[in-house]
Amino acid sequence: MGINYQDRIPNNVDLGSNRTLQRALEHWQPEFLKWWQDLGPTDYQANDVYLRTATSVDAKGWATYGHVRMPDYRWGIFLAEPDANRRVGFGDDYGKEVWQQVPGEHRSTLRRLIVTQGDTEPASVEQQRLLGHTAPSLYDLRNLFQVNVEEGRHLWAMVYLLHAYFGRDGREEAEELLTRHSGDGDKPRILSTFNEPISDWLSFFMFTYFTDRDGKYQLKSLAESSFDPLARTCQFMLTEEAHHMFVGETGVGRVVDRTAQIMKESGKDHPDDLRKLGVIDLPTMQKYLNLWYSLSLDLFGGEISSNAAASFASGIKGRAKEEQFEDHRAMDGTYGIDVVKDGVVTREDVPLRNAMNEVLRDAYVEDCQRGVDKWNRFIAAHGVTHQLKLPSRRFHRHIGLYADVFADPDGRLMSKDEFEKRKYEWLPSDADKAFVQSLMTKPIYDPKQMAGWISAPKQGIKGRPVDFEYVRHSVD
Ligand code: BYC
Repeated sequence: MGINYQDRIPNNVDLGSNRTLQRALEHWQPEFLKWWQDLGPTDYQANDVYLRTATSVDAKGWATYGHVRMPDYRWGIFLAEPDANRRVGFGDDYGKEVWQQVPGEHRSTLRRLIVTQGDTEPASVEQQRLLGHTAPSLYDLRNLFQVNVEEGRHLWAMVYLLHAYFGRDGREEAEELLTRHSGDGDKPRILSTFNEPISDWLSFFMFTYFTDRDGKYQLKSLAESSFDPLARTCQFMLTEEAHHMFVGETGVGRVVDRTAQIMKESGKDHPDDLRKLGVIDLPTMQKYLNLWYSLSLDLFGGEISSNAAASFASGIKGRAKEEQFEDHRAMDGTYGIDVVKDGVVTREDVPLRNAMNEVLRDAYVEDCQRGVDKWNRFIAAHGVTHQLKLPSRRFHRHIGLYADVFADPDGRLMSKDEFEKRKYEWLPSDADKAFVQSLMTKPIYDPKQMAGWISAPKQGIKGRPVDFEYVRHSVD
């Protein structure tokens, strides 16, 4: 099914045949645009940005590229093609027909999941809104805006489901998605990590590597849902999400590469010396990694969760790549989880269904390690011996089993006092943040230039050269 671009809201869901739904979404559209103007990227709204826009859900050639002003980006509603033979893939109703409508008994759980997912999308745009002013290159500025417009589209994806399948309360939830704001004292975003500030580009790259990757795993598990419209929506969102993680992986990689190169060239390895040379020392990068990885681990919810068990049993939320597992009911299995009892870490077997958040987190941790290994290869390629590593999952947690314990990055338990005394050995201090921000005080607009703290990317976007004018900045 092609995408209808004639409608005010591009879509492949035949929106035109449902006038009531179309009108309701057309009513929400100006509210979204107002939110975008008020809380989306500051300035740059009149600049032409080389953006990718979805034009089909066909795996081959699903997008077009061209310069557009961000407010003119065609935010639309695109679901992956339906599969008439699709069956419930897991849980108590394994093998039965999937749901084209929301079953009454699962209405509130599904609404909560869709709202939670939807809430993260505009939250991330809000978190990143000031970054344009310190972009290390036009290439990076474009990538930031690409990520932002697509997170906006992912909000549309969830709002469509709320409007189309949840009646009046769905419409109310859609409005609320534009009234909660990241970091707002009265109406914050739902999940903790999405209220954290992203004030510099190192944080942005860590966020797109670690936090967008949580998005990948949550979307993968929702792409298994028996509620077919949700599954199809998430399948297509994953196509766009891949680029966001690419921005994070290559972004951190380029910062690491630049530092290692300067270490090699200067023969220096003390952080103070490297800071004077205008690059971010590797121990500081490790602190940012520790922060964003631990905040992202929280997003998987509790290690032992009856909510997760219920969502799995009822077929609402599955495991990523459910087809890889043999037992899709997961009735009898157990899963080993490290619990802390009387100050000691011990492994406990819990019923598999209750461990579904942890099953997903384990897959995520493995995936995160892949990028860290790659960054370490960049460091080694310059003959530098330092290595970055993922901290223990007990370190700096606020949700789940480890929320009440204190541990160092190796997972060694300690008192709250000791943790408080030592935490800036492991997490960015105000001075670290001030240093990182001191490198990023103004945007680089010359297409031929790159900030000194980051290497140039290996290649440009869609075959364009690295020094292409990805954002035309003459209009300001
Ligand atoms: N912060 O049984 P529990 C993305 C709540 S990122 C605050 O432990 P459960 C993106 C939980 O809601 C992906 N609250 O876990 C990335 C529950 O509340 P109620 C976003 C939290 O229920 C970058 C209570 O604690 N999508 O797309 O299995 C840029 C007990 O929960 C947190 C999703 O997360 C937290 N970290 O929940 C842009 C998918 N963790 O019901 C976008 C939708 C848990 O007692 N959400 N709570 O009031 C879900 O699947 C699940 O709700 C959770 C786990 C993953 C959050």
